[in-house]
Amino acid sequence: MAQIIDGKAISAAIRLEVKEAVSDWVAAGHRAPYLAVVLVGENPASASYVRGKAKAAAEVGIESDTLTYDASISEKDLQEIVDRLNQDDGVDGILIQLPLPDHIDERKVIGVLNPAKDVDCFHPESVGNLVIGIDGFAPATPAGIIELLVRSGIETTGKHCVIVGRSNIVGKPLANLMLRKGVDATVTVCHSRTQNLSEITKQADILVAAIGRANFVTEDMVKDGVVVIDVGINRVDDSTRERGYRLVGDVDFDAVSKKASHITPVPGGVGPMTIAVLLQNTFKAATN
Ligand code: BQF
Repeated sequence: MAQIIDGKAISAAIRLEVKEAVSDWVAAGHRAPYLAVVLVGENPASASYVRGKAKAAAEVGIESDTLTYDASISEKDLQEIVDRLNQDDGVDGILIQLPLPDHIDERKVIGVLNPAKDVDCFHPESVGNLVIGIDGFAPATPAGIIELLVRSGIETTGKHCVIVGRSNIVGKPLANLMLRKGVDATVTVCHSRTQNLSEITKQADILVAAIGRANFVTEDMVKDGVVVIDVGINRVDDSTRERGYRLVGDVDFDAVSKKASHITPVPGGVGPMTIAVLLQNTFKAATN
């Protein structure tokens, strides 16, 4: 039976570290770090994530405002809003909550961000720095995964990390972090077109599932002793729940946890770590 990697507890430890750092910073006479959150449209999941981020920020002494805009806002107006936040010395970090409405090209908006305020590490310059190993903001979910591994005492050096999923937000930046000196994993990135997927996932010492399909990774796809990191957040109908659904990961937890040495739960695994890294980045943005 696998050991559960408690992302909620590890996230709480990081948030406490940030809280103490913010407190020292303010005690030294500086103003509190400030995060601007840009939310466009009425995606209920996005609204919920943004509420969680604002609450977590407040709890560690980071000030934030959520700037909410109608889904009909133009790309140009949104670019101007970001540019104004860039110019504002009182704004340390800027977070543009994704996804944006279909008529807006996300890249055109993210491209306006001042990389020094890009606490999500989405700007091309931030991504370039990540790839070549220049110190900058950490991509929140991938860096959260590294923190989970490190703080759980899981060896990464020379280990085969198989990532299933090639998104710009998880798969690709995580591959880069896992390859870094000091982490030193051997990395394979698989995706929806990968042939013989389970032959590859069975070779994983560390398996990261970021596919976006409920219970996609089954026990026949993993070897005994694997470390499983489940990035998925999928809603499945559940009439026994008040909301009518429950959240499940990309991994068949019950079956795979019998073979794994360590596994992250959903909820309470990777998700809370994303928030913790965002707070670390915002503090870094304020104190750089
Ligand atoms: C938990 C996200 C897909 C698309 C856009 C805690 C979060 C989630 C789960 C959270 C996510 C996912 C976020 C849990 C932020 C992670 O207890 O398991 C926190 O707030 N996340 C986002 O902002 O945009 C997304 C996933």
